[in-house]
Amino acid sequence: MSFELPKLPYSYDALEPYIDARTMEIHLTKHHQGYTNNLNNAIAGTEMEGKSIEAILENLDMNNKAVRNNGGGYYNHCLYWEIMAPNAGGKPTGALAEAINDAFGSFDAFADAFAAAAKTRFGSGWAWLTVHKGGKVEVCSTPNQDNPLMPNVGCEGTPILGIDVWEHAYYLNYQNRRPDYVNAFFNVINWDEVSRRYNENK
Ligand code: MN3
Repeated sequence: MSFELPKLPYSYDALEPYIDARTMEIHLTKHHQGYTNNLNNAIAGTEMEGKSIEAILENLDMNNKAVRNNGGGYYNHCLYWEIMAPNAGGKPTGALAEAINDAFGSFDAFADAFAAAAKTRFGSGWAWLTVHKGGKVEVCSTPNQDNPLMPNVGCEGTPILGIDVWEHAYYLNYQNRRPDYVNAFFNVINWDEVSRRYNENK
């Protein structure tokens, strides 16, 4: 029993012009495949083998760099593919919209906070929207392939939205213009899926 690379729920070119097909293909078949293979190798023959990725990350020894980097990379990209969609963007509705208003005052204030977290993450990493038990939402960011499920990363709750700000996520189309990629990302956020994750984990 080992982790498998997921299938994209849309075609490589489905998110154009915001994210180009070549970036999507390389990102999935090279980067995410690499994390998947390295994770499987790192847990083979250990007590982590056969556990869910969430259980592995929540109980992680942060000194275990192989599982930290590759388990994080595996989980983070699985989430990233699912919270994007073609013909998406806009704003959330329902309970998630209310939680965002409660935490930030408005959707625009949330968008500013999320974009700022993504744009100011130094080097490689991720920005997140997480939900705490009870329904409160939070924006935060983590370096490298860390994520809020891991212990003591300064970012709590269950991730329900995440943006990859490693250069491999945007460099072919945007070169060094990370802010342009972050702004474009809002056009492909699948709020139905983010809401589903909110309701499941609140
Ligand atoms: Mn990536």
